[in-house]
Amino acid sequence: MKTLIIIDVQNDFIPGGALAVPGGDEIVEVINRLQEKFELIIATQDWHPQGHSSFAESHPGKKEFEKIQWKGQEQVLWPVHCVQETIGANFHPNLEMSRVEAIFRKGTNPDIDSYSGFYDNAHLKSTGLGGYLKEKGSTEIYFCGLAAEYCVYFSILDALQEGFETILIEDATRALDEEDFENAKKNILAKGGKIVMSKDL
Ligand code: VGL
Ligand code: ZN
Repeated sequence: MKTLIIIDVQNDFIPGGALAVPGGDEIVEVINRLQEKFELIIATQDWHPQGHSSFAESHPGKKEFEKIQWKGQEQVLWPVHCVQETIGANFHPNLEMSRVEAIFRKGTNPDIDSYSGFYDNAHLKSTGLGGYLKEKGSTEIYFCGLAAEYCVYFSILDALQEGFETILIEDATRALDEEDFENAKKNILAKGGKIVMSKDL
């Protein structure tokens, strides 16, 4: 069954938001239009408690976008973003949500970041998304949303590892950094994922 997963299309990742992805607003209409091609639509939502360990302000003396070692993992320190119950954590107001059957929240554990919609960054805890998709009979899973080389990419890697046929819709995502996204795309293809454009769906 063809399934669409919309990753983190939230105000804070849109230009004007706290962790804006360039061109992030341009994908909203693309995602709205392509929904009719899918039988099952799921969304993820970055949903951090205040003072989350991925925020630079939680590490005095450290700067935004600096990388640190944290609990045995490399962690990029982000501006405060997607704090639970704030407007920045809301889905973009123009994003069509009427057919979204379930929302998987992630990043709720204060001590660990969670880019993927499936697992936290240390792969310690599942969100249940993989089991949900299997129960629903999902086979081909298409990914779109923000940011391309973070939450979209890491969700794709986990989907591939879970054995799903995994496809990135390239014009329905935007990256923070183009070079990092190029590397991410190479790795997706190397691991057996596919990359398509929305017009080819
Ligand atoms: C994301 C950085 C921090 C994302 C979430 O949705 O790509 N990136 N939290
Ligand atoms: Zn986050």
